Amino acid sequence: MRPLNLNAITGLVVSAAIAVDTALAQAARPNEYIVEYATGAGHALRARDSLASKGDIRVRKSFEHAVFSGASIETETFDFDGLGALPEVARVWRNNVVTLDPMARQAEKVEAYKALDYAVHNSTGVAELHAAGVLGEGALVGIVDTGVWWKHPALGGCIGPECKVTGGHDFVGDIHWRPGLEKHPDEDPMDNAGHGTHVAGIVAGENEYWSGVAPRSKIRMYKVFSDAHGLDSDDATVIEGFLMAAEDGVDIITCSIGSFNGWPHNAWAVVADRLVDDGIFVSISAGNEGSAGPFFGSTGASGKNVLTVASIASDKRPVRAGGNVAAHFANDSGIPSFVDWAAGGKASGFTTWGAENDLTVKPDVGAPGGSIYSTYLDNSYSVQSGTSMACPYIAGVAALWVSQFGGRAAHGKGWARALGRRIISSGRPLPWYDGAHTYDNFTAPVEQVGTGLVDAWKVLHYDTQLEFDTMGLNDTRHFNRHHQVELTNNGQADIVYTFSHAPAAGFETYECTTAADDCRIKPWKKFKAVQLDAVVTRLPEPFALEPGESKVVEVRFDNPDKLGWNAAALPAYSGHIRIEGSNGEELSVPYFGLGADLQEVIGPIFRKGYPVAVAGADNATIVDNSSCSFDFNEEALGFPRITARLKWGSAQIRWDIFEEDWTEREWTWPLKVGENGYVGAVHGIDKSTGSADYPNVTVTFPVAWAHRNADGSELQRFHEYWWPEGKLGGGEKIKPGNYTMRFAALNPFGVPENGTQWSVFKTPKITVL
Ligand SMILES: *[C@@H]1O[C@H](CO)[C@@H](O)[C@H](O)[C@H]1NC(C)=O
Ligand SMILES: *[C@@H]1O[C@H](CO)[C@@H](O)[C@H](O)[C@H]1NC(C)=O
Ligand SMILES: *[C@@H]1O[C@H](CO)[C@@H](O)[C@H](O)[C@H]1NC(C)=O
Ligand SMILES: *[C@@H]1O[C@H](CO)[C@@H](O)[C@H](O)[C@H]1NC(C)=O
Ligand SMILES: *[C@@H]1O[C@H](CO)[C@@H](O)[C@H](O)[C@H]1NC(C)=O
Ligand SMILES: *[C@@H]1O[C@H](CO)[C@@H](O)[C@H](O)[C@H]1NC(C)=O
Ligand SMILES: *[C@@H]1O[C@H](CO)[C@@H](O)[C@H](O)[C@H]1NC(C)=O
Ligand SMILES: *[C@@H]1O[C@H](CO)[C@@H](O)[C@H](O)[C@H]1NC(C)=O
Ligand SMILES: *[C@@H]1O[C@H](CO)[C@@H](O)[C@H](O)[C@H]1NC(C)=O
Ligand SMILES: [Ca+2]
Repeated sequence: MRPLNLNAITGLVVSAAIAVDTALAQAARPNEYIVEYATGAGHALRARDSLASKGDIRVRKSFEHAVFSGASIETETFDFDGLGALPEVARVWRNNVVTLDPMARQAEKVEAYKALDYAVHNSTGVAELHAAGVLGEGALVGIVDTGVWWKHPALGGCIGPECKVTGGHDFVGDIHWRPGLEKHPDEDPMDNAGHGTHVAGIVAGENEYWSGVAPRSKIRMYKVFSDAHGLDSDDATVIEGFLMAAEDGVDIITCSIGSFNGWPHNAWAVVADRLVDDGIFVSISAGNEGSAGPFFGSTGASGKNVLTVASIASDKRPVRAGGNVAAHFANDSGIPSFVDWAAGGKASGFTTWGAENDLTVKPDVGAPGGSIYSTYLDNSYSVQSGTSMACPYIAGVAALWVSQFGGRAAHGKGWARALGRRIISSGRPLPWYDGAHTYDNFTAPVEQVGTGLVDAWKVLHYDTQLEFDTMGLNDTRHFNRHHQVELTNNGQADIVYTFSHAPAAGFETYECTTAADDCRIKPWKKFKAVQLDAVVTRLPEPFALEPGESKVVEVRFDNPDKLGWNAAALPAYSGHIRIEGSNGEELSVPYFGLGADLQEVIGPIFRKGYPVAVAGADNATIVDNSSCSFDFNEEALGFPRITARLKWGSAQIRWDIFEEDWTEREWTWPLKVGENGYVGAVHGIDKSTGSADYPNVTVTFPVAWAHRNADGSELQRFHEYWWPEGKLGGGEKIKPGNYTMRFAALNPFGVPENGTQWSVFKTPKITVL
């Protein structure tokens, strides 16, 4: 997980190297989990004490909130299944380590300037609201990030009840912290990194010449990263931030952090989703992994009712005096000006594409996030890009709404989801832009930008309120034909509604190369828009609603399996159901589907040539040397190491040990140690989720909800697991002898009971010396 901004302007990167304490980096992090108590709210203390008395379980933090009563814990002896079986425990997740991209401190400083022509607010309707005096007065926004430089004059210059930054909390402290080290929490969420300060300015910053989206709103900062340089945080700390913000009475939480994953099943996404149901509006950035192509959603942003925010480039980009594209703004006399550019107003190339691995529709909506000017450290300003910048924009729009109509106190819990629906349905479609050309005959797809660019004016003014689930049509085997939208006329006069269908650009998302006999989801740079129009077999006939009246209507789609599309290329299609009112209102509801049988097209989930299992210092394949000494000295490395690449996200990756003569035909579910030849699950190291600080993150299989692999960074490319000590799930070491090893990943939409729905990596028997 990392703050989701990029360095908009390359050139000036002043690296502030922080010496990594190598001694501390030696230790492997223990197995850390987040559990939800089975006892429910109100009994958290009892559950905590009872859990803490079990074996080696150490409770690091107990959470007690109406939406989440649970704990983050450490244990060496309990694995996933073992924890789940405890009577105190209802659900278990891994406490994922989340890393912060090294960021350039001091970079991209800009002086406060008179760039009145730099106005992202013109294109979003926010400028009109500001002109009408709607500035966010009375709204309180919680931000979970790196902290805030509250001394900044544009952020009020102080912290406290009377200030723009009313308070917050620092969960980690100002001393270089990462998971596993002691936290030094304090009450002052001062920023040492810059990211949170930039985000805060987008919500509520204001100077003589410029303003954020809701400059009169107030903010609270929940700091979860100690500083900028390659540091980590974790799910548990982020969840702590969300829950404290909720307890402090914010109506809105925004968080521009995440890492690629694409499943809604992580603990953070679950908590965020429940907070929305509990009456808090939550926006989370979609991610900056656009280059990886679709189906690459982010962790917290995958929460169902969370507003997942994509980035759209600002209309104008900054240039240095003299006309060149700015390298930096360190030249104090060089006040930048802003010029039109080809990418302006289009989806940012970096914005992460959905849909989710289970084909849920994401992201939801777009906001300005490319080349955004805002506050920075040391009372300065900077221009940054990222969905990190788009996400607080949406929180600002929510704050404008709250300032006019009130939040949870005025409306009860349902308002947060309802406001989310208003924001999604306000989106205005954008032309498809492939990084070089703009295509006026294609609309940017839902899996890239949701409904398009938010229109804050619509959000605040429209009489029509829609209630809907985004329309996930699924694949052709699990096709979801019927969808509903509820319309309510909150205005003073009758409105007649008419419905239409606006398909967006389609894409063939999957390619196989005959040479390598390998298939993969295509990266963004290979994307070419094609016409793949869904067939809508039923749109509601026009009808009128009187003031105060509501009506539920049905939209029906046809399964595209007979349209002659190339199913082998996993055609992704999307678009909007548009609803127009006789009063001039225009809203849209997004849909997304896959024109293929996903499980059939993907087949075995592993990329060609993977997994690879090696052992020994010379990296011999396990076929050549299947004996394991579990001597992990560098000269020996006598233990198996498996590298896998997944074509699609897998709900479960398992590495299990069975007795020597066990065969696949004996697959039973659930597995029980000591029964049907099952010896145990591997307890090893997950090399692919480690970071420079922490190369060794221990893991007991299974690994749930794994992301698909892409062709970018090392982290994107591989899942790599080591079994250095020969330990099994219960913590004991495997006994000498011969065994069958099974490494497997569940296929798309596979069920674990059915052995044939796993992709199984066959290895020879191993001999434990
Ligand atoms: C990571 O684990 C491997 C295998 O146990 C070990 O050789 C290596 O020293 C560890 N590295 C660190 C930095 O802990
Ligand atoms: C924004 O709108 C204002 C008022 O109409 C105008 O003066 C300004 O030039 C516009 N800015 C941009 C970037 O379009
Ligand atoms: C700073 O900007 C001014 C105005 O554009 C220019 O004349 C000057 O050469 C610049 N100085 C440096 C060091 O870049
Ligand atoms: C698609 O179908 C699968 C299999 O039934 C299901 O798990 C998944 O949630 C469905 N996705 C959507 C968006 O309906
Ligand atoms: C869309 O426009 C591009 C050129 O801008 C053209 O190559 C393509 O054929 C058009 N596609 C459709 C479906 O109209
Ligand atoms: C074995 O693979 C590791 C990476 O996993 C690499 O660092 C090492 O150099 C390789 N050793 C040999 C002898 O190829
Ligand atoms: C096989 O690996 C073991 C360590 O696990 C090592 O002791 C042995 O020498 C290796 N044998 C060969 C033939 O490489
Ligand atoms: C393991 O298998 C090898 C041959 O495959 C055999 O020589 C050896 O005795 C077996 N070890 C045990 C403990 O069964
Ligand atoms: C198991 O999965 C296979 C392949 O997907 C399918 O053909 C078979 O019917 C399934 N068996 C059961 C019992 O569901
Ligand atoms: Ca502090």
